[in-house]
Amino acid sequence: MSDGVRCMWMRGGTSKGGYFLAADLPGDPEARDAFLLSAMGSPDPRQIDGMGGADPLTSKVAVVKTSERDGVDVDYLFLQVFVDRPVVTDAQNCGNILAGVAPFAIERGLVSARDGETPAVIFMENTGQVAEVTVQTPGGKVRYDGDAVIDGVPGTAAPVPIAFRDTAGSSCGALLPTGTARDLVAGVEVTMIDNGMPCVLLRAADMGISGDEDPADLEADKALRARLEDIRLACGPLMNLGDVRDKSVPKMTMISAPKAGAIATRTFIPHRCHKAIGVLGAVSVATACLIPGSVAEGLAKVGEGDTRALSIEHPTGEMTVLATLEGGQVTRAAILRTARKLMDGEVFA
Ligand code: NQM
Repeated sequence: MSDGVRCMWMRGGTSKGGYFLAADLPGDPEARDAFLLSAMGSPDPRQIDGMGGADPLTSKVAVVKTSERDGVDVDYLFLQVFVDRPVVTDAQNCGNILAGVAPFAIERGLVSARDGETPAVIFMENTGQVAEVTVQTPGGKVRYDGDAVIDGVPGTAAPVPIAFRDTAGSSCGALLPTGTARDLVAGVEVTMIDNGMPCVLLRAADMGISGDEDPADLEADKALRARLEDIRLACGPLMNLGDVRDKSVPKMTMISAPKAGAIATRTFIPHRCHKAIGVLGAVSVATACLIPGSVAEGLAKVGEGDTRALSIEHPTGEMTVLATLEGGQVTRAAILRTARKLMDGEVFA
């Protein structure tokens, strides 16, 4: 067993993972990834010999350091540790784990807390973009308890509002990487979009489902999963992501008419069905709903005006994306998250 590495375990939104200072981890990416695989207990579907929770949503890592960029407090690198394969990837960002980054940075002394609320500007290394986050800090200490509710997490907690600006083309180079709002891939109409997270939208009906199924039932549908993976592998190069066999992007979101919100979703991320939806995934789906000619046209209920509150329905509730439009384009998106410190100590590999 190697020496322990200082680490905080936190819930960030509807995800959970290890938060590390960059200086505490091996500097060499290969050694770092080997350490993280062992610490999480991967590869193993049960992650029995590690900290991971046998689900991609609980096998996540944030690496945080003081930023040298103007107007930015900290840099955040997100790493997805695959559960059943020996893969650690920085090919995607994570807006849920992001919710714990500012509280962690304050706890570790990287950001000075104010009395009341502390704003933090976070550079997201995976995509080269910034997020503005506000943390409750009465008396200069991070407060985790509060009245905010997010679907997919029991109980209430302190609100952690997050705003994203100019996230279009974060990983694909353009909001619509193929230049069009709708393409035919492997015989299915799709919208390939990246407003912070590369996503492929498909109509649930085109995939032979109603779109309100339980995630476990969808995961049990081998034919559906195989078809989704064929489409995903074909979309990867079209989205400028190359061969995506070993990448956790693009996300595959099947959409259907909403019950009460803007659109209903079931998202594969990409091999397990999300119990909710990712944050930047929701921002990308909301943006697609606002684009004429996307596969969401005729299904989505988007309202009117320069600021839209789009409720993205998912298996455990909904996530509201507050989108600001300028000249018909989404230039800002805000969402509400919460976070909680679970453990502070050392993790062993
Ligand atoms: O899209 C899951 C999550 C995510 C990512 C995933 C996320 C985001 O729920 O910003 O938050 O899509 O792998 O944590």
